[in-house]
Amino acid sequence: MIYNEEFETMPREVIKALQAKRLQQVLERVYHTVGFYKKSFDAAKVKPDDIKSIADIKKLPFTTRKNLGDNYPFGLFAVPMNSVVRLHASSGTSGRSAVFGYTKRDIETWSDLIARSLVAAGITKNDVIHNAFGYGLFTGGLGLHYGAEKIDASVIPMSGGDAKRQLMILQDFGPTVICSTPSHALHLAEVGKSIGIDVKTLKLRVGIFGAEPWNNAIRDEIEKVFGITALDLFGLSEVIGPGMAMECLEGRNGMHIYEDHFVVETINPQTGEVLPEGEEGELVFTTLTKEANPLIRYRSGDISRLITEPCRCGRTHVKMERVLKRSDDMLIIRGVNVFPSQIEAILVDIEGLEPNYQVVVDKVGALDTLDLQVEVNDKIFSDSGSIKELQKIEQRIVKDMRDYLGISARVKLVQPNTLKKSDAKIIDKRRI
Ligand code: DLL
Repeated sequence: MIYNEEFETMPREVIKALQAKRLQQVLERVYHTVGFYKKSFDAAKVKPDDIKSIADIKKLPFTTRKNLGDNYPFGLFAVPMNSVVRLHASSGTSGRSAVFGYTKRDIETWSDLIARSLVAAGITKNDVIHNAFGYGLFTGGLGLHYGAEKIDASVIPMSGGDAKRQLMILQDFGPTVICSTPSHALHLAEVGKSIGIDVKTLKLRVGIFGAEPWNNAIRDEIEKVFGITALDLFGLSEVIGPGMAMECLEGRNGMHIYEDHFVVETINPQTGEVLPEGEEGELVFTTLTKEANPLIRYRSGDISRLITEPCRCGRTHVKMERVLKRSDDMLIIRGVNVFPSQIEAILVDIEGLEPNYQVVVDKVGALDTLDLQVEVNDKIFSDSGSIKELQKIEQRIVKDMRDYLGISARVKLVQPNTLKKSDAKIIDKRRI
């Protein structure tokens, strides 16, 4: 089933023409309403008028996560706050998060894109959807929720956490669809097993998974333990949230990117050079229809490859392969994005610590774990009777990591000069 036949199956040349028209409109708009874009276009000596076709897009400068941070909180908004009906946020590279606004029409567009994605998975109004993506500033929960309502499905706004409670709802309400991170689903299966619930006996038939990297081995495992079909959903908050690209049921070898709303390019992350379609590189997105927070040539940091061969499902939009790598040092821990620089920002604020630390990310069962070792300074270390002091510092780090980053960490303080300067600061032992 296709939700929006007209736009999802447009001939390629019609899509390209639509993109070119929408691109010109959005460039005109941002140039005149967002100071940052005027400055950056002027600095690159390019005017909206110079962009006549999609191929010209490479003349425009990139937008980066740093630009978002520098314009925190609302500097990139293209409409006044009284036209904004929703704000979401995600982690920035340092202490502050990045904030995204949505007009009423943006929410409408976004819900439509999620509706497309759900319909692509064969979901209908007869389904009951257990939505275990986090509700709140994260775009997963509310994003999926509005799209589910759009297709008149019944939605359980479960949000994340508390596996036993989730299992009770799954048993009692009998949802047919689950939306969550892949690791959360596997965690539910493990907890279920430990308390005598076999998740295969639930009524679930489809799962929509995303917000973190996963591969076909994980898909196989989820499909086996739950007895469901598992599909991949992609998106990033900066661009709109989930619902930028969705896997269809044909072949399941990539996600269609909704090209009537986004232009996608692949670049060499080192040089910024645009790569031929089909080569692996960093994905760069331009929004074509977003009103509150348009983004021009945003460097996602996600490494993938575009698949241009026609798809048997009938959708004509280009597909992207699963995202398994990033071009930067962003980690995704239990679906939460975190940059090492954010951890550093927490550590430098705490007295008695050296800026020497090591993060080890691993998995216990299905769940990500983060162990943090930090050196204390000589003074704290040599102070006799300072065990209490050390415990206080450890607890403060754990609390700040939870409060500011939403990450639960195990923290261990170590003697000065324990960690070698040459040691990697981040060790990711997970399979993906
Ligand atoms: O994770 C939005 C989302 C919610 C997507 C629910 C899918 C489902 P952010 O928190 O801004 O937004 O994180 C975006 O997560 O740049 C990727 O690195 C990663 N990511 C998102 N979806 C996938 C996926 C949401 N299907 C960042 N596969 C992105 C691999 C994914 N990585």
